[in-house]
Amino acid sequence: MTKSVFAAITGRPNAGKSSLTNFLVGEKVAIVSEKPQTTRTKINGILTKGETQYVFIDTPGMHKAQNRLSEEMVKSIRNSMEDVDVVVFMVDATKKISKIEEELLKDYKNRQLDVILLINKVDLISDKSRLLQIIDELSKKYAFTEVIPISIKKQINTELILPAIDKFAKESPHFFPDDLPTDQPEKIWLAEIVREKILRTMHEEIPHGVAVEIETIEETKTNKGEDIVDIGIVIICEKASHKGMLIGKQGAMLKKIGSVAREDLEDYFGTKVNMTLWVKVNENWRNNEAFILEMGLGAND
Ligand SMILES: Nc1nc2c(ncn2[C@@H]2O[C@H](COP(=O)(O)OP(=O)(O)OP(=O)(O)O)[C@@H](O)[C@H]2O)c(=O)[nH]1
Ligand SMILES: [Mg+2]
Repeated sequence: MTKSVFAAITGRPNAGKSSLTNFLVGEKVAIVSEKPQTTRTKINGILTKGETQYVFIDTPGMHKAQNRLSEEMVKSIRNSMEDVDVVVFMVDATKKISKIEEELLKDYKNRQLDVILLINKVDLISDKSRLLQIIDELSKKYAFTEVIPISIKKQINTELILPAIDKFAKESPHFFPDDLPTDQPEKIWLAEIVREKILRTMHEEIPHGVAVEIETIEETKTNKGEDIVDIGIVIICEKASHKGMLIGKQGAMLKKIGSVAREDLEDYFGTKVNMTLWVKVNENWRNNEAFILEMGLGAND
C-alpha cells in the first residue's frame, strides 16, 4: 500500500521556507538568500521514503503585491493551498507577528486547514521567554495541530518535522517518480541558481528586478577531450543603469557571478562547465504580463 502527502510551506518572506524544503528533500531544489522575496513561484520538493511520497510545496513569502510579478507570486501562494493535506506555517522567531501573517491564518481558518506551526531561527533568540510569548500569541489565533520551535541552520528539533507531516499521509498512488527531488525543468533550476548568486552578490533593488533565462545547454568536449557543458545564459534586468552594474567594471561583476554559479553547476553536472553570460534590458518587465508568463513566472505554471 503506497501513501502520499502534500504539504504547503507558507509564511512571511525570509522565514526560511526554502531552507526547510531543501532540508526535508535532502537536496537543493529551491534557492535561498538573505533577501526577502527570493522565491517567486511555487516549487515542489519531493521525498520518497519507504511507502510514502512527501510533496513539499515551497511558496513565495506572503507580502502585499507591488507589481504584476508579485501579484502572480501572491496568487501562487493561494493556489498552493488548494488540495493540500496539511499546511506548514513558518514564522521567524526574531520578528513580530505581522498583519499579513494574521490574514494568512484567517484564510486557513476559512478553509478549515490542518496547520503545523514551525517557529524558525530559534538559534537567534537568547531570551527563551520570547519563544513562549510567540507560542502563546499564536496559539490564541489558531488551533495548530502541532507547534515546533526549530532552527534549520543549527538543526534544532528538525527531526520532529517529517513525523509531524507524516500524520497526514494517506493511501494513494505516488504522483511523481520515486527518485525525483523536484519536478522543475532543468533549465528553470539552472536559471534559479544563477539568480541566487545575483541575489547574494548584489544590492537588493537589482536582483529583485532580475530574471534569468538559460538559452542553450550543450554537452561537448574540450580540446583535451574532456567532457564539458556549455551553457548560454541571459540575465534580464529592468534598467540600463542596472545592466551597467550587473556587468561591472570591465566585466568584473559578471565574472564574479559566473564563477560562483559555475561551482554549483559543475557539482550538478559532474563535469567542467563553461558559461557565457549576456545582460539584456527589458524596461519594467515586472509589470509586463506576457513576459512574466513567458518566463514561467505565472501563478498557474
Ligand atoms: N539564523 C538562522 N538563519 C536561518 C535559519 N533558516 C534559514 N535562515 C536564513 O534565513 C534566510 C532566508 O532563508 P530562505 O530559506 O531563503 O527563506 P524563505 O522563507 O524561503 O524566503 P522567501 O523565498 O523570500 O519567502 C537565509 O539567509 C537563510 O540562510 C535558521 O534556522 N537560523
Ligand atoms: Mg524561499
